[in-house]
Parts: sequence; structure tokens; C-alpha cells
Amino acid sequence: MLEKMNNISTQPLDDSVPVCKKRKCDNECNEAEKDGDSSSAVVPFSFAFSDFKLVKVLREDARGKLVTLHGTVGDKDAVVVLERKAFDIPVLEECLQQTTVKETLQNDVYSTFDVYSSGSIAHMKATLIHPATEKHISKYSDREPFIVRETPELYRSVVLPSIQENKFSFQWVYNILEKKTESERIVAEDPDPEVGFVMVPDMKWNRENVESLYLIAIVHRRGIRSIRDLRQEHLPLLENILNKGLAAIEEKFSVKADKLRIYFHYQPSYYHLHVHFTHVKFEAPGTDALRAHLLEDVIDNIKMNSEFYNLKTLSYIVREHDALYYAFQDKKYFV
Ligand code: M7G
Repeated sequence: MLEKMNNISTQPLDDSVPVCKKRKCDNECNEAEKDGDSSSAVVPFSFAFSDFKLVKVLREDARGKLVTLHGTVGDKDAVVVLERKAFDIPVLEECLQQTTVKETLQNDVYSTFDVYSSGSIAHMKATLIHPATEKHISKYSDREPFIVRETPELYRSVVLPSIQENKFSFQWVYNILEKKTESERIVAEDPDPEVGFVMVPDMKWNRENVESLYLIAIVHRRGIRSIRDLRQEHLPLLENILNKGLAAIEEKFSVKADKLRIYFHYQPSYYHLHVHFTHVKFEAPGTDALRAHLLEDVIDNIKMNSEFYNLKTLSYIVREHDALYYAFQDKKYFV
């Protein structure tokens, strides 16, 4: 099946936007980043599934209609995320004309079928990570979850050293901030170095359906790892993202504030502060009580006490084989 699929590239919202074929591969903690140098060039990359050799299925999500795969492209590891696409209602009838069916059940008036689509209509969305590091392969694998309650003391002694040592590269973040990639997709921006940000569609959004809208606002200011670092001095930054982000989303997508879930992840995967904006009808991964922290609640909490996130115990999930899991295990956290 994989061999039959065509080249993938990111999809533009309309024909006037050029298809982006450039990709900067996401190396774990690369030398440029350690040196604070974000100026490395973007390497052009094209991909076909015929180049992909499957090593292992990392995770199957039958309900979410999603599978993550570990494979190789050339001599490098790769991670592929394949998702069934949402129904495209305007072309649904045309799409159905191009399908064939095989009956799998018949009982009285009830029947089920396997449906085979053909022609030019894409029925899956694919995301490729190549070269993929061990950390990427682990992130997309099915691993046993454990809840931790991170006290400020655990943060300082266990978590901070672990994330400093094991963080993902955020070269892709610098590429967006410096307009080396995704610049044609920018939804909102403010170049101010203290309170500015760039808002773009999240990689998880196919940009076809506003009810699955998913945008991220990435701050220009460097060195704010997560909500743990937020203090009253950051209120102008947070309020700026909220106000300008909401205004841009209403203007460009006609989605109002009362349809938007706006939040941070704790823990995030990428320790450069960013805010998630998702449509309330879209059950985006990571919107549960053990990961999402609403931006407006964060603003309120810091207004009440500048040290709120320096003092608060925070609960979240770590997964077996994560660097953080091993860090907690070393401290005999798990019974
Ligand atoms: P996170 O909470 O740090 O990690 O959020 P998560 O991936 O575990 O949720 C980072 C967000 O950035 C996620 O929603 C990703 O889908 C998104 N993202 C990651 N990358 C590598 C890119 C990218 O290259 N471009 C865009 N537009 N979004 C990305």
C-alpha cells in the first residue's frame, strides 16, 4: 500500500499559495543550537513512499484512524504519521462515485462494506520526520503512561536537568521565527522582541476544515521554556498573543473567541514557549487535564501571584522510555 502513494508536500490553503517543498530536518540537540546559532540553511527535500522501508508499526489508534510508523529513508531513520482525512462534504458525491465496495456483513436490512477509493481524492494525511532520532521514534511509539506530581523541588532537581540534557531541537521554531520556512502561511505576527510572536497553522492541521482549526503562536523571546518560567513580567507578552491571535483568527477564519481553546502544554515537547489555538469542536491530542493549561487561566494565576508557576505542583503524564521517565525512576519516584 505504501509503495502506491505519491510524493507528499504540505498543502496550501488555496492555489495562489505556492506548495512548500522545503524542509529542515529536526536533529536532536544539534551543535548549532547548543551554540545559540539558528542560521543554518534550509535543506530542500522531496519524498516518495517508494523510498520508505517499514521497520515497525509504533502505534495504532483505531478510533483516531491513525497509525505511526518507524522506517528508513536511505540510510536514515524516519517516522511517518498516517491519518485518515476528514470527509470533504462538497466533493463527497463525486468521491463516492469513484469507490468500489466489498460486502462484509448482511443481516436483515443491515449491511457493512469495505470501501475502496480511487482516483485523485486524497483520503489520508501523512506526516514525515526524517532523519528521525531515537527521541522521535519514542515520542510516536505506544508507551505505558504514568502520572507524576511535579513539585517545585522535583522540577529543579529532576526535571530541569533532564530537559536541558534531552530536549528536542527547535530549529523548526527558529525557521518559522526567521521566516525561512512557513512564511507564506503566517496568520498573525508581531516582530517585537519582548512581546512579539509568529502564529502559523500547526503541523497537525490539514487546513481544509475550520472546525479542526489548529494554530500555534511562537514567541520571539528566547529562553522561556514552559509555563514554569512565566512570571508577571511576561503578562504583556501573554496578553499580546491572546488579543492579536484572537483578532487574526476572527479576521482570517471567522472563528470567534467563544469557539477557541487556547492553551499551553505542560510538559511540552519543545521547550520554546508557544501557545496552542484549537477549535473547540476538535478533540486535539493533549487537551486533557493532564496536559493543557488555558492561557487565560495562566494569565489570571500570574496576576494573583507572580511566583504561581514557581510554587505550584503540576501533574502530567510521563511515558515509559521517555528521558523524563528514567529521570523520575532514578530518583525512585515510581513505586
Ligand atoms: P508541544 O506541546 O511542544 O508538543 O507543541 P507536542 O508535539 O507533543 O504537542 C508543539 C506543537 O508544534 C505541536 O502541536 C506540533 O504539531 C507543532 N509542530 C511541530 N513541528 C515540528 C512543527 C513544524 O515544523 N511546523 C508547524 N507549523 N508546527 C509544528
